[in-house]
Amino acid sequence: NVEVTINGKKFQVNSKMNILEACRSVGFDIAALCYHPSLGAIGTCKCCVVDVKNDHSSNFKRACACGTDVWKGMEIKTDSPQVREQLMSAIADLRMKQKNRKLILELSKKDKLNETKLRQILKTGMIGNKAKIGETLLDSLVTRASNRFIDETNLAIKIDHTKCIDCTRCVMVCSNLQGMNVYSSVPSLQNSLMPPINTKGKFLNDTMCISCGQCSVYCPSGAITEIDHSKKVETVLKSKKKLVIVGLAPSCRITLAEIFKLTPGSLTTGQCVHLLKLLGFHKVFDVQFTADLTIMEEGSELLHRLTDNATTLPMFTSCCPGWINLVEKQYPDLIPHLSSCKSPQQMFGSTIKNYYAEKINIEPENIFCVTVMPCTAKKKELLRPQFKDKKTGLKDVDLCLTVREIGRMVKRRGIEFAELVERAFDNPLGYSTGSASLFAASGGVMEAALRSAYWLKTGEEFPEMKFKPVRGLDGIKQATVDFDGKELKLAVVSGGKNIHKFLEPWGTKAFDYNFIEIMACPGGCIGGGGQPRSNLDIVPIRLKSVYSREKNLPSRSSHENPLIKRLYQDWLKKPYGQVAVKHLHTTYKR
Ligand code: HC1
Ligand code: SF4
Repeated sequence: NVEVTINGKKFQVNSKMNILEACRSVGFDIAALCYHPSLGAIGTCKCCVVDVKNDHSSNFKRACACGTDVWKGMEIKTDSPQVREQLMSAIADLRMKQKNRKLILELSKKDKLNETKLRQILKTGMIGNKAKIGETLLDSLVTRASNRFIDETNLAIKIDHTKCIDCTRCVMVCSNLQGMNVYSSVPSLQNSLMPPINTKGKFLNDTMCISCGQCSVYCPSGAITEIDHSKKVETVLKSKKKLVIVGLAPSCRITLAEIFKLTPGSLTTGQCVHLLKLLGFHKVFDVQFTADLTIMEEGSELLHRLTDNATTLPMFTSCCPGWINLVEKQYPDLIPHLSSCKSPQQMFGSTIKNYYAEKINIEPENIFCVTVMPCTAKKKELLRPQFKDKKTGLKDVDLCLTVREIGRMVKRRGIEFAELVERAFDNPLGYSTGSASLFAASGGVMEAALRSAYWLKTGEEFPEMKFKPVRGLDGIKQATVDFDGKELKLAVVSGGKNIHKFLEPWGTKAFDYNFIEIMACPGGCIGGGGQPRSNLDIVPIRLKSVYSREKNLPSRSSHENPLIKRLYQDWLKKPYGQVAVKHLHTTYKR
């Protein structure tokens, strides 16, 4: 620790902090747009200016709070007329850029003739940019202005460049956290006029983007967002033409509370059910039910691959669609190693349209199936051709909403989340076990699958109900386990950058594992790209909530779920059997 003086008062602060972190740690807020605790100093927005002096003799000088480390004896003033002036000027600059980009967009939308005007504007340097623009650059600016300001090609993520404030958080997130390098910052001349979060001259869908949505969590200006389907869902609900069914993903019952400023980590399952009923959904089911189902299928598949001594070991989990996108784009040789199990989202849709529809005697086309997910890539997953009925063309899941979209629907309806009471899920897809709740965190699918695969093989409970080596937020976790006399080698990986690092030796050196769980977002779904944009480094709090509840649940393993047993009796007959393979398994494309 070092002693510093902030606004006339002395404080002990961590010596490794920068001024912004130090001030915030003792309760003085400083305006900042580009700074984020998980990304550190970026220094592009120029908002977090403070006055600083070294010792009694020197004068106060302006400094960038995120880019300057604290030192012993430093004096800091977070507010002064000069500081305020600098902040106002930084904001005015950002507004001007947004305004100009919007103007270019409007002009380019109207008709081709306006190209002349557009050229004129770009040439005269409308934001005080006096540098001359050559004809070639002008050509490319004009083309790109009309094409790329709003990019919705990705189907999960939307980029509205007119809202961009050049903070470059997305560049940092996509490269440093996810290792995907989709964005690049562009030189300053173009920067002042053109889309700065340049996707290297391509539409987002033509890049290596895996739709993980991490950039949308960190974007402070709303330029990068999920593609919002909440109004579409409201229209379907209002039309009263279909039975509208919703399924709630494991992690959302922990994170939805954050949108309404409740204590982070609050588990609000019953309130979420009540909320979804108030929003008008006719049946509220639990995606954790189909997470249990996934485990029965995936556990059986693992046993099959192990006893077959298959060349397709190691087996990789396949429930994370960001990970699947990454395999298809960058690691196609791994495709035979992916579990063939559909994700719980897709098993949910398939069970609804193929089993539940018949059970309640309704045509599948009269059901509209929605999921609530912590994930943006799930929006694209449900559009895969594999998840459409071959004859009817009906999708298993019709639309997916992120936690943030549910938040918007609630606000539009003026519902007070804190006043909701607990309601129970509807059945027969409304009961789940501890294993299913573990899906929310990295390592959870592994732990759940081990419990049930062991039971399927031996008829006995897996001895380690708290399998510590796969818990926690480390990006790469490895373990061995005695599996009925055979040693299994396991790995659990989360976060794009860690995935690349982990897979580096693949195909070049020995890669000695039996079963590997991979999630594209850091920490798994609790850190998903559709989660609330929380300013705190909140993932560890969400994680604690997952585990603290699980240990007290009456049924902790998927094979104990009585409704899953009934589903097999009534419909599927046996795990990994013919009917199950038809409805609950899939293939991937090279
Ligand atoms: Fe996930 Fe899944 S756990 S992928 O991590 O397998 O999104 O929360 O819903 O499908 O169940 C996400 C979470 C989620 C699926 C399940
Ligand atoms: Fe990068 Fe993920 Fe954003 Fe795509 S969605 S640009 S991979 S951070």
